[in-house]
Amino acid sequence: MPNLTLWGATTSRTIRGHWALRELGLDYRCEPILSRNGDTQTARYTALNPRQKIPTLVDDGFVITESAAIVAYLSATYGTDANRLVPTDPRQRARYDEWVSFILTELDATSLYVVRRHLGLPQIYGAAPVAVEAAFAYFQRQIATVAATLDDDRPWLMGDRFTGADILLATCLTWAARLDQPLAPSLTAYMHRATARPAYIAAEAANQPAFWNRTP
Ligand SMILES: N[C@@H](CCC(=O)N[C@@H](CS)C(=O)NCC(=O)O)C(=O)O
Repeated sequence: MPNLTLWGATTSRTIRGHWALRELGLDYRCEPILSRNGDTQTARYTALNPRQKIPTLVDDGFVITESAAIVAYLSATYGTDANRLVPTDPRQRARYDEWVSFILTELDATSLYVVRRHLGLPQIYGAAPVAVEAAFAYFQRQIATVAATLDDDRPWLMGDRFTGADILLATCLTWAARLDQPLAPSLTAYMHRATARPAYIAAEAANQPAFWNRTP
């Protein structure tokens, strides 16, 4: 019986861990801490993650941070032929890594997180309208290549099988949709397909602190 605790709730990065855990059918506990309210700065949490960021996963004393690494670790450790989230074939794995690098660097860090910092959190990172406009334009250029990939009617980014790359991409798309970014029909259909998965619906509920703080 795994001894899993996921730290973090409410954000587009934290839901990735919840989603992977639920796709893999794993039981886990959660410490539903939040960002920027002091929760990540406590001595207890800093000992786990000195970068003071969420999410962090603890598996029986093994600590792993970074949302994409958490998804990959869970799949490698607990995935089965039926529900594995990361391919094992070397070329499929290379394709998976290619997508993950693209999503994390070009869509998340370089586009959406720039907007988050300079539009959503100006009191911390400074208002920067030019950077925000450029980040939105860059997101549109990059996401157009994903739309073209999905235009061949594949259900998931890598084809017929749902993978961790879908967790990462879909959480970027829901983030972009909340920012009112226009999305091509193939992207919208894909996002709806992903967010209709029972594991996503369960993860969205689990990504809220109230889910864990409720009395039985
Ligand atoms: N690359 C990291 C990003 C983690 C991250 O930036 N988390 C934000 C919340 S979405 C956070 O912890 N912010 C707290 C802070 O900056 O103080 C991942 O994907 O896990």
